[in-house]
Amino acid sequence: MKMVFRWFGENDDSVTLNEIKQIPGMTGVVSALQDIPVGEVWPQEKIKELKNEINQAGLELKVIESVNIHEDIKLGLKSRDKYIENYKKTLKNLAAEGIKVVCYNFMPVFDWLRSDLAQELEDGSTTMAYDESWINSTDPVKLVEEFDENSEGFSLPGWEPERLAELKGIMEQYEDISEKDLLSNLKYFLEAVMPTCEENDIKMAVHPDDPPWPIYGLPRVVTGKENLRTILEMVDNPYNGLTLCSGSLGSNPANDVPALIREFGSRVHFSHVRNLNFDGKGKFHETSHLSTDGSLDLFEIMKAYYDSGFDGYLRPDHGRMIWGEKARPGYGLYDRALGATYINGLWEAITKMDS
Ligand code: DNO
Repeated sequence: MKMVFRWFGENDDSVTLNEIKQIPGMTGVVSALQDIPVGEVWPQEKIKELKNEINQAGLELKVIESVNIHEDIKLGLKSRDKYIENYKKTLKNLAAEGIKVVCYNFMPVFDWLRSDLAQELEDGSTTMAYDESWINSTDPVKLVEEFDENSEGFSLPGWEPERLAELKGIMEQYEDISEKDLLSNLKYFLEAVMPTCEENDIKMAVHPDDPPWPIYGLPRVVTGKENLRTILEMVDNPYNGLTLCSGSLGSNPANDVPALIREFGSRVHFSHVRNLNFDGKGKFHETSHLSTDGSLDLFEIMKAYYDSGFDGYLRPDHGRMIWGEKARPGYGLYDRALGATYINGLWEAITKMDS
């Protein structure tokens, strides 16, 4: 396991590379060129600059989160081929700078979704929460506006305010797209990029839908065991793999996260580890990583990774806001650093118990 930390770049993150470097056991960061519009080619020179900046801080850049997929690819429009060609060029440029894994998602229109970015917990910390009934009774445009207002001045990936104008139109385009269509559009995309991945030794790692069920009538297909199996089997190539996110998949209690890790282990190229508490049907809030704070058992999750021989990249995922920190929701320094240390502790104990 190689422990990494998400970093949004010096202009868009309150956390610095030096701070990240001081977290025990941290080997690198996962990052992205935030300014390149979806669908355009990432220039190698810019990737190199980002990598050099990270390397100068004594950290590696081996994983990109995310190279987003243009909506035309998800919709299966004719224009998708142009965007797929661009994606392939980006993959080549990334591989030339030593990138090994690309995280992406295939969620129509929205990326991850929460109903509250700062729900107060008993100890005075704040966390992100989800309540399906609130989501269903809230207009998506209003929701994006609220997200923008409450995000401490950071633009949340997938929630850029400039998308607001197009939101309704894009949602309408999905009216005729079934889950089957979406899966087949994913297959088309993956089949097209696999040769580039093989030639350049760079792996694709699809991130689960968050939450892992359809929202606003939009189809979602990276949701649980059956779909994950279908996605891996329909393009049965080791370069087609997963970002296994415990918090996304785990927000549906039907998903047994350790069992998923055990089943798909060799195809998990990147791992997101976080915890959450089930508050009822379609309702949950994120917690500290500690098993006793949430509904997921982090020991069982790390044990499943260990037993599967996992040697990929893993990062602590969303943290609460603690100790008065003001940061991008979910992505402050303190609680994620605690999470990394806890995960490292579990890993050391599991490893030593086995020797
Ligand atoms: C949320 C993140 C997601 C993830 C993308 C992957 O905090 O886990 O935004 O990066 O879905 O493309």
